[in-house]
Amino acid sequence: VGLRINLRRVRAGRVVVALVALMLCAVVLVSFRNSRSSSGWSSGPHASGAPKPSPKPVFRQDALGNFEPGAEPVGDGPGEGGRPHYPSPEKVNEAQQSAAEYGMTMTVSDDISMTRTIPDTRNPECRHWDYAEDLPKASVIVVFHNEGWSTLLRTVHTVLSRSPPQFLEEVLLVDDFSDKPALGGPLENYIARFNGKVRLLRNDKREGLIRTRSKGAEYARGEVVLFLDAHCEVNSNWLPPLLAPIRRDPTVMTVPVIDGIDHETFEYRPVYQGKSLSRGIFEWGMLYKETDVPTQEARRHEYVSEPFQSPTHAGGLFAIHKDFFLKLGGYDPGLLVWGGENFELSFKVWQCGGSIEWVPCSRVGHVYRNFMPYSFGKLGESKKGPLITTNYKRVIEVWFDEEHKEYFYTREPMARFVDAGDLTEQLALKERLGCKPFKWFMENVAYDVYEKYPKLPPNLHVGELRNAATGNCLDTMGRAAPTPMGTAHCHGLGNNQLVRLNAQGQMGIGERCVEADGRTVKLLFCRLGSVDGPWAYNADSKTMMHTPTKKCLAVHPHTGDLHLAVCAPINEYQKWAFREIVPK
Ligand code: UD2
Ligand code: MN
Repeated sequence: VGLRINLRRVRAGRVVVALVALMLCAVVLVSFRNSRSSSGWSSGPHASGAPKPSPKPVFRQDALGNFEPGAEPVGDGPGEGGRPHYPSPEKVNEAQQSAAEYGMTMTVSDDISMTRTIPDTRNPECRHWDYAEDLPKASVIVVFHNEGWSTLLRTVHTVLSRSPPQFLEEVLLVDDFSDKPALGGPLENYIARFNGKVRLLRNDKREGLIRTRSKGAEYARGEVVLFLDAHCEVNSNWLPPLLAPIRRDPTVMTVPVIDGIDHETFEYRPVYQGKSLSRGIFEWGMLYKETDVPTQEARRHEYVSEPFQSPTHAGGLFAIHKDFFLKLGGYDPGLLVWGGENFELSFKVWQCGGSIEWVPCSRVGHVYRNFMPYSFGKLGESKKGPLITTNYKRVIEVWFDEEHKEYFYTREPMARFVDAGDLTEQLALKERLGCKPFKWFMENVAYDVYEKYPKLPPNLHVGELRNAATGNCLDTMGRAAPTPMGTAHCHGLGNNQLVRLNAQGQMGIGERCVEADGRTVKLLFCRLGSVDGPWAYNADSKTMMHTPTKKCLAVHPHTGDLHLAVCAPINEYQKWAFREIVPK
């Protein structure tokens, strides 16, 4: 309903403009701009011969920006205003089941209106920017696999109702071979109401989100392709600020700021409350991280609400010129299902002549799920080694240089054994486009990575760490840091038992560290910027010494707990051996 009203308002706005222009000829266009608050969004006076818009958005101290919508009245229905909603007592069971099926409580989402209001979480400055009237048009592409009905369609509805229609070519839904009946015929029937503005494509086999997005981009009709996950709510005036940088320079990729939507209550929760802006980086195991925008970057901008450059992005939500995306080959088609594609695209954008800007004035809410509700299907079994590591290896083997590849293998030793598949085409693309070396990227763009995640010293030992007395291995026990470590039956699979000891005494498991305070041995979050640690392994005596206390890592003979003991090299409970793990 909200959508219809908005469209009608805009249409009415157009008629008014046409009449005024007829009667007073041309000059009156300026006053149109001031009438926008009553007509929703202004719709391109440019077409009627207005002066050429400036290349960059203009900050207006005294007035609201040209595409600022009026405030949405907050209703009192479930979830309105972004408030949390809870299932009624008789629906608690159903709610739990839906959460187990979708990784988010669909029963709660189903109670909430498709176009509920959410808080405008932008910096107040954002409401004062004037954008060009001739921004490029976007195809909003939403790929989905077995998503919930109301979250998928709420994504569509909010895009339609919160975007100036003249910049929205279409919403393109691409179904990655879902098998839920509701997403079959009923979906076609539902979107018929949008009169072609919402299109639906379907894969005839499971492709994974990465290939499905590339396919969506090929089919898109808009000049810009703009990707969203299938469980988003776009916020006030989200679209023009994402398009403006691309209009200025079609090699800029733009990224909105992602607010959180709670997976249980659907409460809309802004990021950055009282925090400074952050940007996307990575650690050497290729886990995505965010960090404060470095002052060197912040200094380049007059207003905090201006877009700023970022080395990478989370993956799901971004806009890019379609031609530029296709020139970069879309995503590497060898990447499977999920993960690593955000890095692949970021590295090639930066290294091959483009840049990434995060846009604080564009806010989009995203439901972070409790767990991943889908399996990787047949695609998940088609490659040797865990699928995500395979993806990372493809990305780093193409875009990193020899030095930085080594940091990846130091942090993720099992990746050395993974078969990354054929990279000929990706390397040829890099060559053909004359892309810059990774060193250039690290020094000029991702310079803050070194500060948080310094270059890694080589590993001295890698493998499972087996105790001579019990035959058990050091193990995180599947618990999240900070937590006491334990020992468990050696399973030879790595994972929670894959221990690295580096040349500076740091013992690592995954991205975490093993430390000891007094008597307990704990798995901790490594101090950012630290690559050293307290451990010294003696391969002859087979002891692992904690150098600050000069004590030795030991299993307690009675309790089986780990502790630090006075070193006694003949004690079998203090003897440890690294055993290399080689995947079958
Ligand atoms: C994040 C990204 C996601 C993607 C992923 C890494 C955000 C907010 N989300 O994880 O967009 O970049 O990291 O790859 O940055 N889907 C398919 N086919 C599949 C699997 C998923 O179409 O085989 C769809 C899914 O329905 C959803 C989208 O792909 O619309 C992203 O999947 P997700 O929401 O499970 O990923 P997320 O948010 O955990
Ligand atoms: Mn998602």
